[in-house]
Amino acid sequence: MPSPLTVNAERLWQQLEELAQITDPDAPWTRRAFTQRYLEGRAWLRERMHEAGMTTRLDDAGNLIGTLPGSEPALAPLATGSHIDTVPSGGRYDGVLGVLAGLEAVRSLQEAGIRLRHSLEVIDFLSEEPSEYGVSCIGSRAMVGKLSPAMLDFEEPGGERLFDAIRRMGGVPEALSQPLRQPGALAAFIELHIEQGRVLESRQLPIGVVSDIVGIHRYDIVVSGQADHAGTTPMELRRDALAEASGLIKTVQQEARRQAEGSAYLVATVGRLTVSPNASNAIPERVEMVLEVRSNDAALLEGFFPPLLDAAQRQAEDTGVSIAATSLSEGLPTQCADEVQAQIAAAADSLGLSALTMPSGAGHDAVYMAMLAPTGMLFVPCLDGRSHCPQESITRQQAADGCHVLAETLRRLDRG
Ligand code: HGY
Ligand code: MN
Ligand code: MN
Repeated sequence: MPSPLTVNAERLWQQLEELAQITDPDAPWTRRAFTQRYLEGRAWLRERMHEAGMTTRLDDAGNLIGTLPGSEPALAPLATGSHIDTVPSGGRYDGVLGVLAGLEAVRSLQEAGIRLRHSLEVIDFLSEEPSEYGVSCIGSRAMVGKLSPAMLDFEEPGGERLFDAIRRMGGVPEALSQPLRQPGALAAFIELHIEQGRVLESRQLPIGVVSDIVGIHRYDIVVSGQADHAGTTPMELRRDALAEASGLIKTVQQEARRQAEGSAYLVATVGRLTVSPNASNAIPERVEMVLEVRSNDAALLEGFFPPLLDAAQRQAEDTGVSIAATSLSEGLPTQCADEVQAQIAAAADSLGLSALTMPSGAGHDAVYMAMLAPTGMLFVPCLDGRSHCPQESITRQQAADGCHVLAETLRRLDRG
């Protein structure tokens, strides 16, 4: 077996720093999909791909795909990648590390004079984070034909449809009624990502080999009551939408805690909520909120919310408040391919890096790529396991370790 590929850790770190500067200045680190800032980040990334000797294209879903040709063009390409969009005031490494480490692997292969048999794609998927349109993993979902017409009709608060936003990003939304790629179109897909949890750091391990990725169900919930004067309306006559909404949120939390004590992994969160009229002296008339439930057990995932909604609707009716819920998205739990897991573990071992096989509580584009090709993920630790916040942090060494294992795994997958 040839000696492991070396990567330029300093260059990778510089690029992480450079891309991080492309952020909304008043809310670092923010590069929301579909915004001008995001387009700036993409233009920067496209330049870096060209510098690395790659050709680039936007597919009809708005995914940016860099390609390094292989010596046997008849082979289906290998692919790696992740996303450069962020949550609001999110992290500098969530998604970005996977894209830039893929780019560094390409550069290192070129500089080592190594020509892979397979072409190698580095993909920046459009809008992995839950977007203002209410759905996440937009580019990877669309690539495999899982972005439904209903989702394409979702609107952001300003009224733009997702359909039109994808066009604005350079995609061709009309083409998304079909999968852009069929199973077998890629030889394998592998994504490097920060763990976004505390397991690796607490065990002082440098590499995680992901065994499976949680499924995520997201619901849009509207609670409707009646606006009234907060001073003159007696308690028993109120139709208080926020009071009923908060009761449902508390019940969700308590039930998730109860179920999480079981053997399967389950979490549930209401992280996004708007109230109107949102005045301190007016009884809340309307609450809109998004609930997400995650589990590695499909039956638990399916069965979690409906009974809670039922009970909350009955209780709310007693006070003249109605609760309606619509499904925004339903992602299934996903197994990572054994053969890709094995190659990641072998690559880490060849580099003298100990690795832990572990599940992912975060969702990733890899969930959709697993519908196309044997798919795997590898994690590196992040400080205190924190993510989706400005405190998200990794060390140069962690970035280098992840990139090294990614590059070595790609070489091993290439040899087959
Ligand atoms: O929400 C997630 O799991 C991912 O970080 N977007
Ligand atoms: Mn994220
Ligand atoms: Mn991510």
